[in-house]
Amino acid sequence: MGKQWLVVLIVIGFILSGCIGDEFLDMDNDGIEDNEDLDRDGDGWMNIIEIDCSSDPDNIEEKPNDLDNDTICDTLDEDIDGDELPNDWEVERGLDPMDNNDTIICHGLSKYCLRSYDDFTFPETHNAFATSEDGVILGTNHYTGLQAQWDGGVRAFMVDAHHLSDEETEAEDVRFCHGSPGQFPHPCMYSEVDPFEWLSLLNSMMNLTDENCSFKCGEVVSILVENYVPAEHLEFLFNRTGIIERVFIHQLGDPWPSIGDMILQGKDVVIYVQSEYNESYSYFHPAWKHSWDTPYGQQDKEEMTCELGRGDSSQSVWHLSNWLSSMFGTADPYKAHEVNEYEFLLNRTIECWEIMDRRPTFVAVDYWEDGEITNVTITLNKMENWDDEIPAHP
Ligand SMILES: [Ca+2]
Ligand SMILES: [Ca+2]
Ligand SMILES: [Ca+2]
Ligand SMILES: [Ca+2]
Repeated sequence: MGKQWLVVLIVIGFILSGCIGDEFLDMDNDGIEDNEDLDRDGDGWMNIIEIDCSSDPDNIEEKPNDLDNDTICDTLDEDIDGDELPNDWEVERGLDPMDNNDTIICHGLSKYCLRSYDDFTFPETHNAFATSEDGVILGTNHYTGLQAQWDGGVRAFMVDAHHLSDEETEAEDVRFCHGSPGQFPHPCMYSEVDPFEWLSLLNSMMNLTDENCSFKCGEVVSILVENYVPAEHLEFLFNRTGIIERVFIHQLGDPWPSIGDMILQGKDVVIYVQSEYNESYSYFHPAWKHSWDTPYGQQDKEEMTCELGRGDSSQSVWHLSNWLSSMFGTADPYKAHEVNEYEFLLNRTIECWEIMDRRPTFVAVDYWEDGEITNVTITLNKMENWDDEIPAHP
């Protein structure tokens, strides 16, 4: 009796294991039996994925649609056309999620369009206009003017607005000059830069960015004005140079929009003023209500900190001041050479990012040409968090 039962069990075992009964089925002839084959039809798509993608796992003629060939089928792909912009984001903004030629590029990459303004790091020039190229002789902060700064990637600018002299104080007399008002000599006595030309050039370069691009392309620019002229004079300046058309207005306390939305809406310039104006000039954001900075102009790099200098440190937008002063209080090219150096500046920025638990919106330097401020921000923008692995030197 025992032996008979054993034979029966062995026979059942053979049947269940498939060695008796069904013949060996192998649809794609890859030597793996269909029961065991994760891709039965051998079309390169796993059975289970084909089912999820509404495609037949037993038909080599039928593969899931995959517009961007990233091996995620269209049904499951949150970015069907592979332009780095999610389908929903595109649809909400009137872009075609099935067409990677219908896209937008921000600061060189589509994915940066998704970043909010306060989650990006912009290289910034301190006293951007005070350059030898602009003919500034005393109190020079850089060698090269706006065109070179723009071409080099600088996208935030600190400027000082004064009237031409104590007698010439009309709106047309606004100039970018560097010095202390109310003292002798007048800040514009030795050198002055025409802000009407300067801002018109900025406006035309911003327009060219889009015109030279086969898609919709844009860059967001920020201007911090140390302002010694009335609001209506500054308004006259921004009006005449066409910048006013593109100024973004931020309501205090509101989250900042995405860079892509600012560009799509044509509101891609943010203006801050150091001395607050009347509230009716809502596009002249009081700098120290909407942002903050770290202390600046120390004499030694050991004295640089990530602490609050001016402003409201609960604001997400902030300037990392990264320039040192000479013993005379002026910009110092030798010290700039030290603190603009790639490793030093990158490490300092990441350290402050960690301490303040938020990336710096701006990293501001003197002598931007010396060292690698724009490479540092390229690296920083590739990072999502301060503790990410540091990408390779650009
Ligand atoms: Ca398959
Ligand atoms: Ca895909
Ligand atoms: Ca897309
Ligand atoms: Ca698209």
